[in-house]
Amino acid sequence: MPDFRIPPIAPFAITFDAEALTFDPPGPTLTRRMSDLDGLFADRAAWENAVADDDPVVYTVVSTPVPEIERELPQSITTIHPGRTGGECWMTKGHQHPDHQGEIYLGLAGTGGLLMFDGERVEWVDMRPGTIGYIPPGWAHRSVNTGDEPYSFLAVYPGGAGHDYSWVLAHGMGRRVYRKADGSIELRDFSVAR
Ligand code: PAN
Ligand code: ZN
Repeated sequence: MPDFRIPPIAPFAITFDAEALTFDPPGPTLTRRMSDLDGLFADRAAWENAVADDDPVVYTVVSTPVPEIERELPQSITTIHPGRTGGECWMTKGHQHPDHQGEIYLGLAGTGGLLMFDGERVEWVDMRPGTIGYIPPGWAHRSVNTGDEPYSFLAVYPGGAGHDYSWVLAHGMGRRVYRKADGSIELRDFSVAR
């Protein structure tokens, strides 16, 4: 075996339950409620009302036991519940990987989108079961549920890349994603409040 600064973990199998969208053995689980998404929705009053109402769970992330350390490839399944706040579709916080490295997403259930922003350019990938969304190094990324069902996807990412959430708070994501009364999706310029 070659020399590594941090030795890799031993090979092992993970059972993926495609119905329940779970891993066995399981790793850490993360729950993000509306109150965790401070400063992200354009309509702050609508966000405050949702927090005061019942502070709903917006998304969950279940992981495998593969650690977030350099050279490893951790995996996780994110499930974003359907909903809108001030017309803006429910979404993940979004982040940049400080050590610029790529990542892949695979759509598993429901419909959503992958919004990517490199500080200047914006890209949007429609995601549905079977879609592989590729996130190149240096592109901040956020996932959005555009439908009426939970939207789930698998992420495989470089364990040593880190997660920077302050970058998105400082720079935004280039666009905001709204669903209009007729059900169509509209990407609005980030700086334009609704
Ligand atoms: C994903 C995300 C996950 C949750 O696993 O971490 O969808 O989104 P936020 O991290 O923005 O809250 C990923 O891109 N990992 O790198
Ligand atoms: Zn990522």
